[in-house]
Amino acid sequence: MKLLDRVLSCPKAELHLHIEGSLEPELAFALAQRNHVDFPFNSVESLRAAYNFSNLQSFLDLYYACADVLRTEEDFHDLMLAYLRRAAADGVVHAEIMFDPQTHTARGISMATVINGLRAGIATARDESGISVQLILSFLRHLSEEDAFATLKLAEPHLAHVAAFGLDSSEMGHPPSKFERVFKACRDLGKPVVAHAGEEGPPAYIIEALDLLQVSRIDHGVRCVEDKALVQRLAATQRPLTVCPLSNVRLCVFKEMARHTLPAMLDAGLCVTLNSDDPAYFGGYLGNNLRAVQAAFNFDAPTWARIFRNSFNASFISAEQKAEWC
Ligand code: ES4
Ligand code: ZN
Repeated sequence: MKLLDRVLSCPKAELHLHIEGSLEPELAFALAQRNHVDFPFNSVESLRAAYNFSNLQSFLDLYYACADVLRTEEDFHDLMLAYLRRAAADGVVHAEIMFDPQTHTARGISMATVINGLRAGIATARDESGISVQLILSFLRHLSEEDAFATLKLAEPHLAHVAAFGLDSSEMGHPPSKFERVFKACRDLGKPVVAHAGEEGPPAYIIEALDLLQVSRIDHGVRCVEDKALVQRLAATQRPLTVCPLSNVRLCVFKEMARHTLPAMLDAGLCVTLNSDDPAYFGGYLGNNLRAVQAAFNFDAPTWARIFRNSFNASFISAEQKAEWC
């Protein structure tokens, strides 16, 4: 079997995926119709044509606009099931999936609707493929600390179904330090935490995420290469970085895949995992990310084995389960 085919079928974990970012234009249109939502695009093609981003914010504006079609438990079920079917087809046996409750509660959709719907989709997918799933409740960093605390309160009845907490949305001007107290409260609940850092933001934001938020892993983190001492620290501690190659190219973090810092990160000994971030918007699910990386860098079999081993080691699954998959 060709190496790329083995890479695509190899069991792996996906650790950086926004469920709202898996909303395909076709499903967005179907849900807009089902829910009688006044949607600002008149065709799937015109929506797809808007997928032309110059930076993170230009993407987020569209991502939040499209999320407005998600209204009912059934919608969140359908969204989750569609993603998990695509993931399973790419060899994903375990997924740790972020959701942004504030995007929904701000529109009057309840926390229970969101979480129950996502859990129903997970249950359907588990019956179909056996895929294992955990949920990461992610706070929107462009909103206030107070809003994050209110969201944590709303999540209280559902904490048995929240494996971890995260931090996403507009990075520049919203450093991790803004959420130091919120993340302390999350850790005090006994949950691990993660944060987007060093996607567009400077290495200093990665250092804040490590020191102030005490994250278990860094989402993106690709700008760490600008700070030698930070790279040494990340390598020594094997703190995982959930890298999303197509996302970085689509959001112009790198001009083209050949300029991605992924090879430098691997050469430095970092614990890198590969992920799809917002696959409906960035040109594909995990398999497409792996194809694009292989086309650019032609990694050998041991490098791929290392990346997939990292995906399980960096996950929140039990040691026994890790032993079975690794
Ligand atoms: C995101 Cl690519 C990215 N960065 C930060 N926040 C996000 N939310 C959804 N996708
Ligand atoms: Zn992300």
